Amino acid sequence: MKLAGINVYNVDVPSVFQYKLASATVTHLQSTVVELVADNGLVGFGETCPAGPVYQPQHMLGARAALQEIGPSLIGLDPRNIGQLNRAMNAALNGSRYAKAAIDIAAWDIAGKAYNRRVCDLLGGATGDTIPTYYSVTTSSPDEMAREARERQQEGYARVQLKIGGRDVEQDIETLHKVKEATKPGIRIAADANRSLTSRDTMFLSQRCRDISLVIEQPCNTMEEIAAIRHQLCHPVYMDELAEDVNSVMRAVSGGLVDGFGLKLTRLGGISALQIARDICDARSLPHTCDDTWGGDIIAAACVHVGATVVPSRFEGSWIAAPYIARHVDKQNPVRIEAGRIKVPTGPGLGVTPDKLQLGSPIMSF
Ligand code: 0XW
Ligand code: MG
Repeated sequence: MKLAGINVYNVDVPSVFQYKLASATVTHLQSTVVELVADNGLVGFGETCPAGPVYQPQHMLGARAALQEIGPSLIGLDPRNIGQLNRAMNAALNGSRYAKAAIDIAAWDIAGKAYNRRVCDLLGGATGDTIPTYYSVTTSSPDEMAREARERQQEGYARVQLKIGGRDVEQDIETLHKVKEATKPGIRIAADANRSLTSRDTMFLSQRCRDISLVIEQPCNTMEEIAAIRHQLCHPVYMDELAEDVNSVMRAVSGGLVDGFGLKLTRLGGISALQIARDICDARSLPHTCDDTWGGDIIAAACVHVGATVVPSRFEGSWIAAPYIARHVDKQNPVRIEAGRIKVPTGPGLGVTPDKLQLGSPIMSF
């Protein structure tokens, strides 16, 4: 089988409400969908959709420029040979893992279809038919965030992530206490500062919330800041934005810098890279998520397939953007949440089929 063509599509992703985190507000995004077309007619889909240009260094236009650079060198390769495809992408362009991720995801999709297996089966096998997700509560008043956390727990979510930071730390401390009062014991809480806290405020927050079971996600901007305060904190620390690639995951794990990760599919480089990060975490019994910063059904399906292969006791869930966005590219079979869990797609490959009408005409083709 040979890769005969690549199409790249723009997909508008409108939000149903403003998703506010410390460093950015997400409203309307444009996702980039990649279609790999094989010479036997099989197609595979991938996607990359950074949460705006500020959340992390990756951004939509950067992804498209990188795909322009990479695309032509892949024609003629066997799309089932994902290792070879990744080596060819690295030979064509340094970095830009988040753009290469869209090709990598599409290659796993096409390989699954070629072998008539789901992606999760190719990754070692699923632990069950559904996986947990978590709800990310956007920044607002302490009362509002506590109300939302309570409602989501009642809906069936076992974990909530509360966006903190970007405001007076006293408000975040009040929020965490109110969330504890408003929810029943057993809910798992992540307080995610998205890099915005000073080491001083992280210490204040952790010490003043010492009797609340929670993990602090990505409190500060650099590994050095986290390392400097880590042993003065009362809570486990998870890394998200600084887990930029497999090497940074390895560095954080081997340096004993963190207790877990928010692993992001496209930032790491796609399903191939996320699978390696999953195994590194497994070797050190570290909990982690398998999700992305945003995106539609293709990214959601890819996260769910990898998430389905993680040891359940250490899996923190796959966050997907479905509750926050007003559009599905697979209208027949969208990836959606029911009572805090997501059904693992059953079809071969990723198990989602984008509706051609939703994709429109390609913005680039090779
Ligand atoms: C909750 N997320 C997975 C989605 C938003 O883009 C932020 C992100 C995170 O954990 O930082
Ligand atoms: Mg995070």
